[in-house]
Amino acid sequence: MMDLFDAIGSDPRDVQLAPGAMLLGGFARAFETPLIEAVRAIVQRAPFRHLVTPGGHRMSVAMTNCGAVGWVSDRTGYRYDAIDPDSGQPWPPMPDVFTRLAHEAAAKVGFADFRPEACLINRYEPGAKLSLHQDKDELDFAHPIVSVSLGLPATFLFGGMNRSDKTTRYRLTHGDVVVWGGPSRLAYHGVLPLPDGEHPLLGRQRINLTFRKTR
Ligand code: MD6
Ligand code: FE
Repeated sequence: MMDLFDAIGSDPRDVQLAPGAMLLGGFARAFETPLIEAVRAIVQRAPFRHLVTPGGHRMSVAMTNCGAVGWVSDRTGYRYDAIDPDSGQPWPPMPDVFTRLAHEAAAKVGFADFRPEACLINRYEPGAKLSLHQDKDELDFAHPIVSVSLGLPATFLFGGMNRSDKTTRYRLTHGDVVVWGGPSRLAYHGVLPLPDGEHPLLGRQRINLTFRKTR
């Protein structure tokens, strides 16, 4: 694995979204095979499910987690929990390739020593979307979030500190990584409804991994 990471330079599609927020074009592409294999193994133990928001809405994005804690939502609120509520068991451990990729991507954007303990895995099927939101269920916003896109391309919306701020659209394709911290850590963001398509490795879906330090 070391040689692959060493071979990663910058990509012509690298772009800064805002101070502290950077899109690394294709950064995860070299690891697509082990990443997809690891997702498949996790999903066997902790299948994708459609969570319900505290307001009672079923999310169109299906979710699962790996790592010491996982993000869950139900009628009582959002939280990080060490136990998968569906199985009553701990979440599957974070695979080394996940930890390594998140660490290296964060370092490249200037966040040294990022050691994620949670990875939220989102599955978008055609039509699934994620409304504008802030990621604010973590205790310490000094740590960035690292987000990896696999499969079908999506349109990512990136706004400001208020929901009503103007948003900019970015196309996220297979292997793209977004690192997101510092002054952008609490920026509003979302994903437009996923257009239908067929990805050669993943078929009719987009998988997004978001790595966080939660405590
Ligand atoms: C997604 N991502 O790309 C959803 N959050 O499917 C997120 O909600 C997200 O990409 C925080 C930081 C980066 C992200
Ligand atoms: Fe988010």
